[in-house]
Amino acid sequence: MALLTILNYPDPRLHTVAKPVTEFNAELKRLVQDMRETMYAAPGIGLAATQVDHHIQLIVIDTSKEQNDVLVLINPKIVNQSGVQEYEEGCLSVPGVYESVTRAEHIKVEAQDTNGKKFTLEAEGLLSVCIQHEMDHLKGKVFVDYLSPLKRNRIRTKMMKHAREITRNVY
Ligand code: QAP
Ligand code: CO
Repeated sequence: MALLTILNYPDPRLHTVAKPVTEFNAELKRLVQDMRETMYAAPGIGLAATQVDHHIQLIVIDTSKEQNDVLVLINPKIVNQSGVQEYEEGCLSVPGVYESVTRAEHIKVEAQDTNGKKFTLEAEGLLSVCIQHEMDHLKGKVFVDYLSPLKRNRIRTKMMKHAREITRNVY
């Protein structure tokens, strides 16, 4: 297993639209394991393949306290949603930034597991927020895209300054 590099906002690759997964092979299962390990090491509660520069419709989530209950969603689709909730969100690709985002309260999701088997899931509260946040990544959308242009630009400037300071990324 291996830790993967997480892309940091405003990396343009975070705006790539992910393609559906068509082959449920060993390579996919290895990516799932590596993403799981990367999420736990961060530590985080959700990670989309987009964030580790793999542009396929795959997300891993674990909102359990013990961090031992990973949920893998492949080719997820929201088939029903209701209500609204506001939640202070963060993102492993935007470290140190937390902002309120309004999303659906209750969702019903259809997805596939690592063997390609279809299943449905109903979620509310934090899990619902997390699924919607990670599904946005697959569409090339980052949570800061919901903020005002002023706030987003401040975050962009802060992230680029931070990246320069640690001389990792050059934009
Ligand atoms: C998405 O986010 C999420 O800034 C998952 O310095 C977040 O795992 C969905 C993290 C909140 C719903 C609610 C963020 C770790 C982790 C940071 C994460 C940081 C270190 C974020
Ligand atoms: Co995120």
